[in-house]
Amino acid sequence: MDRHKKDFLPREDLEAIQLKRLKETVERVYHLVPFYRQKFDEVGLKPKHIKSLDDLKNLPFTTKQDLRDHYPFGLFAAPLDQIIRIHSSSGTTGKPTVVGYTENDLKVWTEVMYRTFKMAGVGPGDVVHNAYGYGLFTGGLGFHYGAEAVGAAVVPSSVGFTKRQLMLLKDFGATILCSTPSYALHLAEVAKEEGYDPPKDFLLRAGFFGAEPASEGLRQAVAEAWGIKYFECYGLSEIIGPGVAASCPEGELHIFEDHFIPEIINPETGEVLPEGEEGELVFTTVSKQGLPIIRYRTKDIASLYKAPCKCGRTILRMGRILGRTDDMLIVSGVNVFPSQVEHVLTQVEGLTPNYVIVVDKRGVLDVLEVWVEVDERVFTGDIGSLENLKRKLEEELANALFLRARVKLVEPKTLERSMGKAKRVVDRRELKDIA
Ligand code: DLL
Repeated sequence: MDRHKKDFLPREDLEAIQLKRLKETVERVYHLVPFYRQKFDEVGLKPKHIKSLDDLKNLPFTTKQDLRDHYPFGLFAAPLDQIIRIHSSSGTTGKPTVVGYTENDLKVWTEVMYRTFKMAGVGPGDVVHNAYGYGLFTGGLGFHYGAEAVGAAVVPSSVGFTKRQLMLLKDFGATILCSTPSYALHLAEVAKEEGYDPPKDFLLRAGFFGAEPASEGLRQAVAEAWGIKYFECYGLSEIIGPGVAASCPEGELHIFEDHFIPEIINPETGEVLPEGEEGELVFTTVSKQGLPIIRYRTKDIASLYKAPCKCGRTILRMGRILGRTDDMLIVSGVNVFPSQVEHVLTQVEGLTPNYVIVVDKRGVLDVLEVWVEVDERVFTGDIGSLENLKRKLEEELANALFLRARVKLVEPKTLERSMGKAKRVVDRRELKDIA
């Protein structure tokens, strides 16, 4: 297998590259971006103070709000005539976050996506069916360029038109599927409805899934439904798009840290946490020119591991994303992450990973409801067995969340499907607060 040498460097060599690039990046933003100069000056920091990787912790953080405050191009470190691509991430409120790429940035992005595809040995002869959205979202074009770079034939099918996607998947003999995990599951469901027999009717052997969290149960369901090996891809538009990290054949998620230096911090104090501890992921890009970003707070919760991986890669590993700091629901004072709920319901026989969490207020009390589709095989209409299933899930949820949740079992295929990132939470309390 063609292995990318940067994934296997001795740590000293890797860290030497990181330090050199970090110094260049700090110089760049200090001289070209007034926002960074002001932030560095406030704490009396000059580029020459960066002498080791350890000095990274003295640099100020950057947040999504900073990007919004400088909408659209205020944090760019390259003049517009050097920017050749613009993407943006949709915010639920207010203006989107805008990111710009120079020619060199697109090369970096293609390289990390090339390294992503190489994790599964994708190359000439493979047909990559790319069902990530093409457009302002970074998923579509990020995967597209990586697939071309490894020499695969890419099918830019984008999102939607699920029946047509199934026809293309089968007729073009796709070997690799790229989509959100929830959409991959939806594709499998529709395939059965349409009379296909997955995985038998298809040639898929692996998939690259990301852009949203997925519990172990959801991963397994996707892998089984399609008979494929599940590879994960992690990324965010502010850092580059997909391609910040990707899982190896051992299933370990590796960060391409010669380009993106990760840290884990305590989200409340900002203090850097030691290896293995859970906290908020922070990234500093060290090779980007259009929008270099210093200590970007992702709000994603994970942990980092340095020990070499069985696959031989020396680049750091990160644990699965456990949730987001802004994802956390506080229900009657108890912290609840949607990922916890997903984990519980995928452990109960007879349920599917299609669910919605609804939080509401009855009077002054918070009420947590979990709506979940039952498996077609148990949806027999037998009220007694459905009652038992409901009670079982309520019990399991209470044990895991330390909170009572009401379960509503719904018929298969009645909850709304998303073509991109699944929307798992409806917080009706917000609407009531505004009213
Ligand atoms: O979702 C980029 C991407 C596209 C990644 C396709 C992977 C595949 P944004 O729209 O800016 O960019 O959203 C970034 O999505 O901060 C995480 O909360 C979440 N996310 C991305 N990948 C994963 C993953 C793209 N593998 C936000 N697991 C991030 C869990 C993920 N969450």
